Amino acid sequence: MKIGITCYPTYGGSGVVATELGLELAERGHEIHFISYAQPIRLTGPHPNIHYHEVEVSRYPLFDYPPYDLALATRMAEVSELYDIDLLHVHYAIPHSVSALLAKQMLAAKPRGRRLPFVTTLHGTDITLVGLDRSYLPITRFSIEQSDGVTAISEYLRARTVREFDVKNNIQVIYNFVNCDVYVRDSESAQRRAEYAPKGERVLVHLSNFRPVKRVTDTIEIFDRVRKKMPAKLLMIGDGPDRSRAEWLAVQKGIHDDVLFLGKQDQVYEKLPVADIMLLPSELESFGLAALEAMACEVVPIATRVGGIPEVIEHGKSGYMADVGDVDTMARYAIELLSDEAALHKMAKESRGVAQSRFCATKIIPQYEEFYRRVLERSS
Ligand code: GMT
Repeated sequence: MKIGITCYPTYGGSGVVATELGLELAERGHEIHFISYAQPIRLTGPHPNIHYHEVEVSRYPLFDYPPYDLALATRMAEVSELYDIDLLHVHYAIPHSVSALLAKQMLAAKPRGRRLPFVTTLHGTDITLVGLDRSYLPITRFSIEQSDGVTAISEYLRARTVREFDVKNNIQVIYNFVNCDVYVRDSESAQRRAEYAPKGERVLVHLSNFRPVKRVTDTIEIFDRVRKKMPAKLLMIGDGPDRSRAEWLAVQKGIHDDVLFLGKQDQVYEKLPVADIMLLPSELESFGLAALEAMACEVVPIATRVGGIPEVIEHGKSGYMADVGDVDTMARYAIELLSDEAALHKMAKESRGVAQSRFCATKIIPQYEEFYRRVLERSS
């Protein structure tokens, strides 16, 4: 198949999923065309089946708000015609599904009208935050309803979309995935670990875009409690608006030397397996891709019991969950686990097993392929 993929190309779970999906599909022989305003961050190196088309947004003095969604729609239509694209797959409803709908209509209106079905994948904040803003809700609902296929990355998100948007589409849950051959703990992980924890300290990790929904200061609070009980290091991967608040909190608590802010990282699969535990104390996660990537690397997740997290983590078996803001309980789980090598090892293996058996790319990618086939059949 020839598939056009659009996503937010910078850091963020939806862009990561879209890029990894494109890479996996290309490996399976599909021709993939990324259409976005910048090259997706995890799209490194050339690949014979992958093409990237940049969307240029002209700036005029009149345009206080340059119309990216229109430039995107135009580029989607151009690329689809030029490369004979079978379908568009957009990640994150706003504004990508609106642009895809416009592109579809542009091609249908041509003299020899051409079909261009599009699939929308809902990731989370496009529904739970942005989509519920009154200024976006009607158009988001409209573009979801106009999509030829809609998927959601968890049952939680599917149910919430149906409940709050009252859309009539049949939304299919296709879980996020991880490439278990790439996200794996291997012999190099131990060497890298020594770089961050040279005295054999315990290692905890947090990975996010440091937005308020991630509650990064809770991560520092939890680590502070752990640090009082044992030598430990915390790797903070990512960047975003709440980074300096977290840095200041670490300074105030006197643990700044043990909290390593690594910034945005392209190859998180090299960093994650260094750790024993991942902390994900978010206000909300529709799935929690970071937790899954950690689990594949035998890093036990301690997260909040929110959104789609209970679909990924089995409490007490492949990780722990606690209420939002309950840093004492999350710290207690971490301290108990880090004090019991056998329990930590067992849970780490269990985590990896869950990633392999339920969320491995080899299991999930065929679900997308099958979904595309059904959409194409319906639209032919
Ligand atoms: O919250 C983020 O990290 C960004 C956001 C996005 O769309 O880029 O993430 C959402 O999509 C991820 C990938 O599907 C999910 O793993 C995250 O749980 C989800 N975030 C929220 O629901 C807050």
